Amino acid sequence: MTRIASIALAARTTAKTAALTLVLAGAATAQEAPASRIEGGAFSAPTAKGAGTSPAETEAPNTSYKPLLPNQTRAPKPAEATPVEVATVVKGLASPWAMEFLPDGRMIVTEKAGKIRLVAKDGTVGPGVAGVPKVDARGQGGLLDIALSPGFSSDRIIFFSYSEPREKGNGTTLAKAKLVEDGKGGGKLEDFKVIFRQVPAYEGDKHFGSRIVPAGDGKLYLTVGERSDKATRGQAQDLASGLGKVFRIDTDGNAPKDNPFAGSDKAKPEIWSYGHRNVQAAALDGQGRLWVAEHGPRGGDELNRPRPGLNYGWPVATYGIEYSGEKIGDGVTQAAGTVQPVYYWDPVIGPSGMALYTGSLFPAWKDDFLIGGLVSNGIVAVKLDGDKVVTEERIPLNDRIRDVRVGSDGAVYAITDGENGKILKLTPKGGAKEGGKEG
Ligand SMILES: [Ca+2]
Repeated sequence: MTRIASIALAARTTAKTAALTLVLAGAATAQEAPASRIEGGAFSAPTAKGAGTSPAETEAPNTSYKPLLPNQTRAPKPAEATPVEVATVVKGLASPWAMEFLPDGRMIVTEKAGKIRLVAKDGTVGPGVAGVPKVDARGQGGLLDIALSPGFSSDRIIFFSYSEPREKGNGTTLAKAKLVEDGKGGGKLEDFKVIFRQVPAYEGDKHFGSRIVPAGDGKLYLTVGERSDKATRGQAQDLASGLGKVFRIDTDGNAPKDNPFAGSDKAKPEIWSYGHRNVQAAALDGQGRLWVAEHGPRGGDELNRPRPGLNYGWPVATYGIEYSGEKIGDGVTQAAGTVQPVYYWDPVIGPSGMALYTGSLFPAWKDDFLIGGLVSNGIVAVKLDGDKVVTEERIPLNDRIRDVRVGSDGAVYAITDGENGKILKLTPKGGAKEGGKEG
């Protein structure tokens, strides 16, 4: 291990030495060879009961890169596929981006152009909620994720993210407001407040990231992108820039004192992890730890478990290539001071939203991450054992999937992308004794 890598390794555990990591991280570029992996742990191939003998992915890869670790890509699919019944329970959404269940079983949905809509339990789409700020809905931008305050039942607070028009371009912004309903399926936002702005702003229409994950400790994670262009992507490695990061903030937008770069004058104190490209899928695991799936370049979508202060590699190390076919940077899949992805997809799946499956309707998916695929046109079910992927199952849905949620009934709900967006409900085929009827 190089000196820099070993110092970075030692430094990652304490906030006190985080500034040291910061200084050295800049030096730990692709020129540093040989690569070290700070992922640690055992590297024997993980296996699972019920794993089959062939991968879920059947298409040829787009790159010639080889994985560093066993089961880091093309993990076996389960020996038995999960039979699924799919029903359309909501129709007529205009480019929906995210959904959440309200405590009473209704849904709250964002539409990219800037609408928040309530959806009744019978699937009726409401007229919309007034008071949403102006969004920049060009390209990948718009009104994006939504999350409920953990105390929503009493405080009625929602958090939402959007690409905000700014003086010099746009950027991802996180706001909160109180949802006040009108009893007719609509309502308005009150006490609107921007709590966090990703900076710098940039004139572009790509890679806004935007998933919001409320954590068990009352803090929020917000994922963002690096704005895609070659001119900006390098800022994913720059701790003074807000591009290409996962942030951790409190519900007023302040950096918690136990963040890895808190108190540093060279890094943004809201940063949790860095070196990300465009994270649009994020969820907590059963231990309350954050996991993300991120859009990579061609052949380089990744599953990561972001840990405080660590560097997830983009654009220095990646398993993907440019869509033109060119290599990215030095064309390396490992670099000193960067963390290997837990898993990667080549070809890409286009990870959108994700949820931890905790219901009882699908025992085969217990504790799996269900990841929406914009490119794979379905859901990708990833089973883990000890932070390693053991199986990957594909659930084809013939639609670009924008978000995935698990209902209190144990059914899986997937929101489809584009005009005429729908919400699909997945139940076990032939076995939906509970929750099989729409109510
Ligand atoms: Ca990475």
